[in-house]
Amino acid sequence: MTKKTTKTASRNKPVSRAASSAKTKNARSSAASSRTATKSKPAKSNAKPATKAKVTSKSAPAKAKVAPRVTSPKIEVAVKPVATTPEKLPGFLGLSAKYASSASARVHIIPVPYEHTTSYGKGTTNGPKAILEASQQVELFDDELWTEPFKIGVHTTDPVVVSKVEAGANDPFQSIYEAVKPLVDNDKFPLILGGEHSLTLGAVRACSERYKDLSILQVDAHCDLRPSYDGNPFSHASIGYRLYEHLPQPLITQVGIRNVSWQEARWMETESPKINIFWARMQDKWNFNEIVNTLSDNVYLTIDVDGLDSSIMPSTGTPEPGGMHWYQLMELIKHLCVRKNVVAADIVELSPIAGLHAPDFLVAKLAYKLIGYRFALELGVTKKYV
Ligand SMILES: [Mn+2]
Repeated sequence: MTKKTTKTASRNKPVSRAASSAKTKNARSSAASSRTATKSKPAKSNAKPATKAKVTSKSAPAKAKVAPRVTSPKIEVAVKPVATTPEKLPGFLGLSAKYASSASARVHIIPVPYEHTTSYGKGTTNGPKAILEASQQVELFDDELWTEPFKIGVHTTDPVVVSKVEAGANDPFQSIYEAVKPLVDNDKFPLILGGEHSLTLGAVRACSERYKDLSILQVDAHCDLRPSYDGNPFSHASIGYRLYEHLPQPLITQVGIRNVSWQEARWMETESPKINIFWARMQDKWNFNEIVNTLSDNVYLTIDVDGLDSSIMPSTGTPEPGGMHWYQLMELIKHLCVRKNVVAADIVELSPIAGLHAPDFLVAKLAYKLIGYRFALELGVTKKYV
């Protein structure tokens, strides 16, 4: 998407931390002070708007009337080198350093703007930026948990750059693996914001080294169980198969499925893999405890946003009608977090639509709700919410 490129220059400016440095005397207002001043309106230009010249005639002014340009003396201007580092993105929720520091934060948000094999609509590379920008507007107080989940500490890392992964890659998504591995090994909670779905493999590679029983809960419209797609085994349409193949004790539960090919169906019939499918068309009859009980103790949660119904999630490359709605997804996540140890998670396949904020905000809030459910116990939530 190139539409937003003209705006990026102003968004590159570091967010003012002035608001956060002021110490809060009143604990109740801590939420407001925990955020950096991101809600401020775009800085107004000091320059006065140009006076509108009165046009007396619709015809272009005759060139002869324009005063000749005065040639000013040549001034040497130092040319600043063009930055080659990835664009600096705002931190998730716009938290102050107290809650966003890498050392103390339990949650590490990892933006991964990877896009290589999307097969229909494009734009997942813009997902992380849209989510992080929308997150600045998310209310920090959770009215269901009756607490402020950000207090667990939420750090946002620099975006992880992934070179295009092609068939034959020995260490696919190595940069993601390297970002996730030390976090999982130190009991931090990595939450990856994609990016296309294929990136999940890098994170699961890291998690499965520590948790040998690791299973996967996949929210998705698609099974993604093709051995390869468009000639690439690391296609986003093959991620389910890659994950299943990779896990030490293969076990995947897929929820919201409503798109499966004949070949995938045949493979499941003939091979009987340990893949539990909860079809979207049956969603009125789902039992969330039953879904969660199919998993092992340690779970990786991957949420492809197209698992949600396209009425609330139109901003995705391969939308399908008949998907999950918001509160169903909330129920699923809270049951999962209560009964299992969720070791890491990702939210992938958001392809922002310019000017349509609701889906971007949905994902930002989804990420925050997930954090709240995941850490409810440690946050001291005593309210019964499941
Ligand atoms: Mn999908």
